[in-house]
Amino acid sequence: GVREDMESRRRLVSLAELKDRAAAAAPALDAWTALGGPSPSRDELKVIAEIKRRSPSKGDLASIADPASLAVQYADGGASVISVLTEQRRFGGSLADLDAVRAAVGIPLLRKDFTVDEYQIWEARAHGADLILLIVAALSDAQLNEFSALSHELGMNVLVETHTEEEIERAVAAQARIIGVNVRNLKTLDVDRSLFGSLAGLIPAEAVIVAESGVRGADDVSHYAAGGANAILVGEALVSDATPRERIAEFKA
Ligand code: IGP
Repeated sequence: GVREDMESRRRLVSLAELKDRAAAAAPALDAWTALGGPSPSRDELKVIAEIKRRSPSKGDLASIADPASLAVQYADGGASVISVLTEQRRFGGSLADLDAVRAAVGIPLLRKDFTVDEYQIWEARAHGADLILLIVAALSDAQLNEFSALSHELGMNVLVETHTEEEIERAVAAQARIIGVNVRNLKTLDVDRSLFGSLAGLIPAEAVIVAESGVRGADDVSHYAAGGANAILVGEALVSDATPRERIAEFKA
């Protein structure tokens, strides 16, 4: 669980040092606008393309020799945002992957990790992230509010991830404006694509609505678009595709 992850995380960099690095970093890019805010469109679906080496459900997904060149292919294909898994233990990611991607592309980056404290938010910004992930199920309302406020102070946006009606209510109460519905249950790892359509309607139209997980091909993309998605978050299908650039272009068509 999250506690083991935190204990396995070696904090070689002091918070003070991270703050210095965050201050020296180039300003965060505007992921909100990149995703279609403030008037998110249902006509032009945005793609958040993910770099994920491994997953708890599938094991090794792809041997990504060079995350930077994969990121360039994602950007060339028309991705609006690139998501980089930095969680090590279950996803095989690292901050080094985020650094490599940051150096390679000029579009907004999501630092994809299980955010449980403010240190990670400073760390995200210090490594060039523009957007962080907050998973409602893993956080208290106070944490959701505090972590969102800090992210915004640092110029970043927040993708607030939900999986139930109650979590959507909590996300909306925390004034989230980029709200994801993850159709994968993080406890059982089961994917239920029909969940998206039943929950998306509960999200206010001013928010950017992101359909997360389970995109295998164009049919799933159409399903999410019909259910009200403004954006899709795609990992496995892209990292395991020989031509991810063409794949993203196909999803957007
Ligand atoms: C991508 P998929 O099925 O396209 O590989 O899913 C993304 O939604 C998934 O990686 C994800 C995730 C998360 C991973 C969604 N929320 C939280 C780790 C932590």
